[in-house]
Amino acid sequence: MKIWNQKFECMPREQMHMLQSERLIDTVNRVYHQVPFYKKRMDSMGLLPGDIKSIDDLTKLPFTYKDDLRDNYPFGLFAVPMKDVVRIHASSGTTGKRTVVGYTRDDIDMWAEVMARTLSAAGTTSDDIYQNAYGYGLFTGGLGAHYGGEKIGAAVIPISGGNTKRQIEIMIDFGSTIISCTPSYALYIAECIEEGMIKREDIKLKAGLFGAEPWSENMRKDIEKRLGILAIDIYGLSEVIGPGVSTECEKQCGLHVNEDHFVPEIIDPDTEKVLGPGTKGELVFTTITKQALPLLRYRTKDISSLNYDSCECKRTLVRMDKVTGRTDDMLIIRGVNVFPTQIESVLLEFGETAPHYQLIIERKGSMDELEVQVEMTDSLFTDEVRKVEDLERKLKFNIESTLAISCKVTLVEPKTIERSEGKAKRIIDKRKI
Ligand code: DLL
Repeated sequence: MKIWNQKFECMPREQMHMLQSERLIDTVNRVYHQVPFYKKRMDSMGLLPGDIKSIDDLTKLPFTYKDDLRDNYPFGLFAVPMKDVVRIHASSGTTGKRTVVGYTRDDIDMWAEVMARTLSAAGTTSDDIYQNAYGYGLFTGGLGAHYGGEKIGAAVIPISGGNTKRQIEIMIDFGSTIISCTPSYALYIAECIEEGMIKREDIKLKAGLFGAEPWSENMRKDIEKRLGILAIDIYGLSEVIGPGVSTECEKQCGLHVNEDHFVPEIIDPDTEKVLGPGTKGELVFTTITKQALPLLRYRTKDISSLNYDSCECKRTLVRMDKVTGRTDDMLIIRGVNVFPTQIESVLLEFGETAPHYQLIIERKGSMDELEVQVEMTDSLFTDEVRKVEDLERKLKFNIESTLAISCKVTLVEPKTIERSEGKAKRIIDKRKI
């Protein structure tokens, strides 16, 4: 398969080291002088931009946390004036405050470049018809992947997520050869194709780029078999750029990180010490070319490890292991990031139930279903059924509008949710992924 950018994707390691050093020095200077938050944090550590002489000094720099973005909501960490910002995206937050990210024109170009690499790694060329079923909107998936597809010269269908019947009709009528969506949605599409008794030869798909949520090797095999395609894992997060941070190549043995733009580290989340290649820990990224929102040592909370061995595909870019877990309790349900505390705050705001709840997530077919079980107070329990049902409806409405995903709310009898002596077990994740 074609490598989109030989120069950077196959750069000798020593040269990459030099390039990263130059770009890091520039980034540190910019954030120190243009983002008061970073000046303050570096000053408090007695660190000056001049102390950073190469990429080897990365560990001297402070970490950045998701809460830092929230505390500086919405634009406080931007390193350029708003006149230079041409795009804003956002992802969900715990207490209604979203994580807001901004892009300059150069950032958008760089994003298209890394997504062009990603799409090429799955075999996309200008001859392809590319059905992009990631959500368009504040989520970075839709527009992020879109620009990469156009850069390659593929014919991009900006279909966005949902409306599966239409997805399949268009897939057949337009002859889509490449698809991108969350892996769980890919399985749902496969199911609908099977149910519709559609013949495989009516579908021209050859590869899919799946990410935005964790998925296992078993799920990959299932998708590949049922859709008859090559299934490639793609990873990214809004804070760093969106999709395009890393991608598998056709060898499917780890995700190549675009480290000429995003420098990865693996740390022990408790001691914060950097861990060596092959050791699992928390993935941390420093952006070294981003203009609007450069981030130093951003703590992703995703668990992975790094592998610097050469890859058969000839790319020299370091590979990260498939992300299968997180260090916090963030759940990804149908591609939407959900923190249990978001649901908790809706329940507590209502104040008509007991403060004991549990989230049950199941995969029915290929779709994730969320059930929120909440204990009734004694007085509510003795009330009429109509009142209980009414409250269930109201809670459901409020949770759904806060989280932007559908759920079922069940009020259960007082004292039926198991109590715990340590951390409460709020999540029962029955999905086998
Ligand atoms: O999910 C960006 C994206 C869009 C990636 C489309 C790939 C494809 P956020 O909404 O900010 O951004 O969520 C980022 O999703 O920290 C991981 O926990 C999880 N995640 C993303 N890709 C993968 C993957 C987009 N391939 C959060 N495997 C990240 C496992 C993933 N988890």
